[in-house]
Amino acid sequence: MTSHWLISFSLLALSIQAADISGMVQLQDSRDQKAKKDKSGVVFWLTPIDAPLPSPLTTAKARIIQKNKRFEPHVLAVSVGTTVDFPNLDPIFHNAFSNFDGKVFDLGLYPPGQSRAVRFDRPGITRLFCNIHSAMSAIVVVLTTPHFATSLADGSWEIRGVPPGNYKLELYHERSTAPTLKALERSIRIPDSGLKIPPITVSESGYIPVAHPNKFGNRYPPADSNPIYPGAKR
Ligand SMILES: [Cu+2]
Repeated sequence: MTSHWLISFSLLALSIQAADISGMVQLQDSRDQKAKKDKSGVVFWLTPIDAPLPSPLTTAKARIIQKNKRFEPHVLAVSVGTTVDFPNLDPIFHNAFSNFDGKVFDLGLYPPGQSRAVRFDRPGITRLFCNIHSAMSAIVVVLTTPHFATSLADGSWEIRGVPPGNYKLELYHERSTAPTLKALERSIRIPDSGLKIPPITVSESGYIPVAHPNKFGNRYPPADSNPIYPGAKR
């Protein structure tokens, strides 16, 4: 009986092959010198060209923490249908919201130790902010494919467990324009042995940072970094 199971399992393992795809990203034309050291947050994803997309994992979970007046991670990639938790790990209140593009939501003001959740049910880019702290921002990249990765600070990225075949490789970077990103798209063939992609250089030319309004569409007050709310510690 045991050998039977072993044989069945081996056959299954042979029929479901999975390859790893890795690469490096470089940033250029950056206005901010920080980009030279920190190449994190560039999202890469693969869409099968001649095979159907696997059905989305609608029960997937992910999270963005609020700590030290920052959202972490700053860029989160998820499959469509993923629920993202937003725990407040700071000793102060926060109010995550999004009304700029993508998923529109307002989690309201909530105290230290509490969490709220948002289900990202449509593909696209969602920028989110905190209604109290203008410097807090994050981006959720919602994808129809389960094959994606986000670059680390050194620029490395890796998508694991992809069935070999033909794919379209696309990417997103917060500080690049849509035409720049479109020009970097490519078709790739992933062999059984996996693939190491030559370094990809992403230009930040044409990126102009703009101040975002608060959730009421107004400018943040000058003292936004130190707001006083009833019951909220500074
Ligand atoms: Cu905040």
